[in-house]
Amino acid sequence: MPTVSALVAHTLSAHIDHVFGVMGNGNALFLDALDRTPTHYTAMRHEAGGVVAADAHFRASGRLAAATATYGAGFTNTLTPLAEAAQARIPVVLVVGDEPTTGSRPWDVDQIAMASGVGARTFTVGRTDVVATTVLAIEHALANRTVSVLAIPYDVAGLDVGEADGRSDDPARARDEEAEVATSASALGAALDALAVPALRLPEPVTPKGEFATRVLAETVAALASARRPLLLAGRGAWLAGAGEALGALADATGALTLTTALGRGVFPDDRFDLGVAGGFGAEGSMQLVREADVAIVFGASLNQFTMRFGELFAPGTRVVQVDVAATATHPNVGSFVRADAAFVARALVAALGAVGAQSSGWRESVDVAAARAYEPGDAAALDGRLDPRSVAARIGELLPEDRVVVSDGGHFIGWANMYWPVASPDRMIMVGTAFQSIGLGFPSVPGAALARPESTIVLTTGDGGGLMALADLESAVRVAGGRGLAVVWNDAAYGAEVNLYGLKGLAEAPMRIPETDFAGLAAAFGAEGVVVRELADLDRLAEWTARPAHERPFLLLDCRISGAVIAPYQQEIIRVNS
Ligand SMILES: Cc1ncc(C[n+]2csc(CCOP(=O)(O)OP(=O)(O)O)c2C)c(N)n1
Repeated sequence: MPTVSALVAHTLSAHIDHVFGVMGNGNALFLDALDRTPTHYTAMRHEAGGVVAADAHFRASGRLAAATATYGAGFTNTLTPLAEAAQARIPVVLVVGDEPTTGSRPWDVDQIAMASGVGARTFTVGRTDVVATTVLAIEHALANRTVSVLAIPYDVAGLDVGEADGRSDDPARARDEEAEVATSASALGAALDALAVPALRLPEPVTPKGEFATRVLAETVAALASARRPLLLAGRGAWLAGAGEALGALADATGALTLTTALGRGVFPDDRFDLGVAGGFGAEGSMQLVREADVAIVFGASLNQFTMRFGELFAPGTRVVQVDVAATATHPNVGSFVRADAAFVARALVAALGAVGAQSSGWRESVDVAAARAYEPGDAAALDGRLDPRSVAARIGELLPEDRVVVSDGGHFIGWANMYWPVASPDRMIMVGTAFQSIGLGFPSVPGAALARPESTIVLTTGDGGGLMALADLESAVRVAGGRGLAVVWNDAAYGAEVNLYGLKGLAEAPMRIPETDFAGLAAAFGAEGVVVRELADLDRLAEWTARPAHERPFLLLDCRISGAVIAPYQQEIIRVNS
C-alpha cells in the first residue's frame, strides 16, 4: 500500500513534469516517492529558488511545475517568491511538510496563515483524500492563475493509505482501479493542458455583452475607420489571449503603428512597424510618435505608472480605448473600456472595418520606425573609466544567440536588456520579481527556464546586489543549464537603484555600496567559465562561446565592470517624479 506521500507524488506526476526544491524532514518521503515516478526533480540550493524555478518554468513554457520544501524554515524561505507568483498571477504548486495534526511543535509556525498572507491558498492532505486534494490544488493553481500550497502534515506523510483512498488489496481490482485513476488523470490532464499558455485562455472567452459594449465597439470601429494616426498597444494579457495574429491583422487593416508593454514585447508579428516598449524603456523617438496618435487601442495591458510614463505616454487629445478582462478601466486616461477577450475584439474589429470598407491610414508607412526606436549607442567607457552599460548592452545584443530566453533579476540594470536586446515573443523575456518588486530571484530563474525550453540558450541579466542575494543558486544554474547558460552581471559595485534614488538625494551611501565582487571567480568555483569584462573587446569571448555547440562549452558568466554614472532613462524619469 502506498503512503500518503507516495500517493501525492504519484498523483502530481500525472500532471507535472518538473519539481524544484530542497529536501528536509517534511518532504523526505515525498521526494523518495517522486524518485519512482517519471517526474524530474531538480535540487535547488535555497527554497526560494525552488519556487522561482517553478515560476520561471511556467512563464517560459506555459506548463505547470511544482516546488517543494520542508516545514517551518524551509517553508518560510519560500514566502518572497510565493508572493511574487501570486501577484504576477503565475500558477505554481508548492508541496510542503506541515505541523502534525496533533498540534504544533516548538519549531512550527502557522503556515496556512503565512501562505494566506501572501495570497496563496493551502490544501492539506489527509489519509483518505490524497488524490482529490492534490488534484484540487493543481486545478486551483491553473484555473485561477495563482499559487497553491499542498501541505502534508508530519504525522500523515508516512501513513499507509490502505483502502481509504478507494484502493483494493485484491491485485486484479487494484489494477482496474489504477487504470481508472490513470484515465481520469489523463482526462484531467487534457482539460488542464487546454488552459495552458500559449493557449492560456479564459475557459470561456469573455465576450462583450450588452448594449453598452456593443456601442463602445461600434464607436471604436468608427474611430479607427477615420483615424489618421492609429496606434495599437498590447501587453502580456494579449499574449495570454493568443491575440498576436489578430492584432497583426488589425494593424494591417488600419495602418497602425504598434507598441507593447515590457512584458508584452514581441507580441506583434510584424516588427517593421513596431515602436518597441511603452514607458521608460521606450526610445525617445518612439515616445514622441506615440504622442502624435489620434486613436490608441490598448489590449491586455494594465497600464501601470511605468508603462504610462507617469501619465505622459499619450497626448491629452489621444482617444484611448482599453480592451481587457479587468473589471473596469485601469487608468484615468482611458476614455472607453470594453471588458472582453483581446483576440475576440481584435478579430471583430478587423471584420467590422472590412464591412464598412475602411481604408488603411497609411501612417505606419509614412514614418521611419527604425530611426524612431533607435537607442543611444553609448560610449566605449564612462567618465570614471569603467564601462558604459549602454555600449556593453548593445554589443551583447548583437552577439546573443537568436534562440534564447532572457531571465531578469531586478535593479537599475533592468533597463539595459529591455532596451538593447530584441525579444521574439513575450515568453522569451521573463522577469521573476517585478510584480512584488523583489530583487534576488535571478540565478534560480535559470534552471526553471532551462528545463522549460530545452533547445534554447538561457541568458540571465542581473545586478551584483541581486546576484549576491541569489548566489546559492548560481550553483543550480551552472549545474542545470551547463553550456546553454549565460549570465550577464552588471557589476557596478553598488545597489545602483538605491544610489540613484537615495544617494543622489544626499542619504548615507555606505549602505548602498558593495565591495567589488569577483563574480567571474565565483562562477569558476561552481564549474563555469567566468570572464571579467573591462573593455568592449573582452566581449569577443562571447562571440567565441556562441560559435561553439552548447554541449562543448561551459556555462559562461560575463562579469561586466560597469559605471554607475550612466543612469538609464527610465530611472531618470522615476528620479524626476520622486523629486
Ligand atoms: C528583496 C529585496 N530587497 C531589497 C530591495 C530594495 N532594492 C531595490 S533595487 C535594489 C538594488 C539592486 O542592486 P543590484 O542588484 O546591484 O542592481 P543595480 O540596481 O545596481 O543595477 C535594492 C536593494 C528589493 N527590491 N527587494
